[in-house]
Amino acid sequence: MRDATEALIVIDIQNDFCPGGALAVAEGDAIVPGVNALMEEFGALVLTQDWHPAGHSSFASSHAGKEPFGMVEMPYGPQVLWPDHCVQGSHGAAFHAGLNTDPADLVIRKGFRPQIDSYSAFFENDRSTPTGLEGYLHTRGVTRLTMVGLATDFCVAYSATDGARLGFDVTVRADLCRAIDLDGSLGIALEQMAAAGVTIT
Ligand code: VGL
Ligand code: ZN
Repeated sequence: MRDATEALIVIDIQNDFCPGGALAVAEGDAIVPGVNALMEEFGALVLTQDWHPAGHSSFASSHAGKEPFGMVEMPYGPQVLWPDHCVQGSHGAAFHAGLNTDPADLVIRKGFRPQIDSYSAFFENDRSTPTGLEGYLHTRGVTRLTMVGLATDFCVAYSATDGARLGFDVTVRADLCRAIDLDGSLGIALEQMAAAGVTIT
């Protein structure tokens, strides 16, 4: 068991990101046993949960004439439009039934503001509105983060690069992540994480 200066951050292992879900990531559920096992090694454990109100601005269905996986320009920059997913209180928003949620110290929900999406566990997609996780980790004395979960190229990558930018020592366990890989997004995300000083194993 590592000491409590090192946290495991488990990103968005929710039904909608697993096979059969609204925004299914190939093999998204395959990482669950390995993630559960890894929890036992950490003294601090945080889960994140994508948590959108119905009609969220990141949903293609909220934009007339737009299709899922298209783009739209938001006040904070370009935004991918997604199928409706992780609607607050829905089955799709619930954690995968096999994920061990009992040992979690904190569940951080993100994407709950109707007008802004939030991939990162630290900041919404304007890269400046905080979720509060930074303060939580700092006040607990956490300095090192290991990240696992879904999806490698969106929520994991944004969380990892933000974490590194904030001064945390960040490792991404790529074997315990799975990607959406939209138009080469996985390759770009891996480059951006490496450039930010994230260790990818
Ligand atoms: C995610 C797209 C939209 C993720 C969340 O968890 O990677 N991707 N919302
Ligand atoms: Zn989302």
